[in-house]
Amino acid sequence: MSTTISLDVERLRQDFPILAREVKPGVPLVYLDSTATSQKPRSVIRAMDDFYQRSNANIHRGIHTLAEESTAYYESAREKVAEFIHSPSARQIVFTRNTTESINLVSYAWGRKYLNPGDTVILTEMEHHSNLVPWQLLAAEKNLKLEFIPVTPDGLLDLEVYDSLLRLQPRLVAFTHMSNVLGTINPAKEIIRLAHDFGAITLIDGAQSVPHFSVNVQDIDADFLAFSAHKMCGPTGIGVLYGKRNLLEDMPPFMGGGDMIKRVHLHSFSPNELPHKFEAGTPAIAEAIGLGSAIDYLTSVGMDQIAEYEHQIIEYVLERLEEIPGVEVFGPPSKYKGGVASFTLKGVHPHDVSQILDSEGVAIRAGHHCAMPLHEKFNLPATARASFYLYNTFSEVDQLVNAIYKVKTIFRV
Ligand code: 7TS
Repeated sequence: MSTTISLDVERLRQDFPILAREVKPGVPLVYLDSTATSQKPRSVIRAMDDFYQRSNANIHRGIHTLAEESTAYYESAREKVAEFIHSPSARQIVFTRNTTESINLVSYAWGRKYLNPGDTVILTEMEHHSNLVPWQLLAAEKNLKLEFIPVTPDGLLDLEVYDSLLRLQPRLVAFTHMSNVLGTINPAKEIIRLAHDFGAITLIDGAQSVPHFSVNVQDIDADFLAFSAHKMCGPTGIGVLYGKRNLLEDMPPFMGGGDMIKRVHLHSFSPNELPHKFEAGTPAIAEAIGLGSAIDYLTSVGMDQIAEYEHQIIEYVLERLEEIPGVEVFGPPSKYKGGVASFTLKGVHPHDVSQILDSEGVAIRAGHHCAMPLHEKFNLPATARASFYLYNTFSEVDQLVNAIYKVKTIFRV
């Protein structure tokens, strides 16, 4: 076991009330499904609770104390997001419902304006359906060509093929920063630099990167970045789209309604300033405040410390899983990987693995993890996936391994 643990995980765990629960009497929860959604610290739950108990009012409207407080809290959450990802301004932070909506916003508002029949969009074979289906819908409507950066057998993007695809003069390169199945961390800065060399715009699906390591949109020169609060210790119901200012300025609104307008006449309207142009209707106010609080929490722990700890834990996970006869882990070596381990156990369906693990309190996910094409590529109907975050311990890895041995005993494999 590694000896250089940089986080006081036992202390951090006290911040997450749910981690103290038992799945059934005498069986404590071992939560290894943070890639689907993370758990929430007490400070986030309290921030949302306080808002409803003290300040609840709609924003950007009433001139009364509560409305002003709510607006200030909501906008201060936007400032925190901007700072967290090093956005040059909070105006470039659009609140959405989640990563999926952020990507759809770009495909509707930017894609419908700027992509034309015959244009090429480059994606990768490791995309979550939310960075695949919006482009398929647009491709069908606009007669676009979708090309895919292949995944190598060891779970990395084939950048040589990417280089040759760029010669097709794509208009957009949209890719995941970190795979939710393989755990692969893709070299975003290099992918973006090459795309820009060929005049393409880039969209990063940051659903799995922003929660786990420091992402600096200016350093990597991102054009669009999408992510969800619920995977980074924040609540469900709120996500973020970051965009370069000129791109957001030139995009038409995504949805029409209150708040996204400056003036409305019976036959016309003028859109509001950024970012309100893209936030029609009453937004998820308490959830934005929860996201701001989650950012405070992650920042207080330290994103570099979180990334380093997860790296140590995934090294240990791979070492332990690989010693179990019949277990095959997919994805690259730990050097290229975040805290995700998808695996199969020979002779047992992943759903059965997951069910027996659950009876031991170990929560993992089984299925295609919304990445069916990637599973098809590896000829797998499904995998079992254990994923790790700042609150997971090395001893939980041991509990995972012991539970897999129990599956082996039950299935005699
Ligand atoms: N992109 C990636 C890389 C993801 O992992 C997910 C969610 C999404 C986009 C969509 O995020 P949402 O918040 O809009 O739903 N991934 C998973 C998962 O792996 N298991 O459940 C959700």
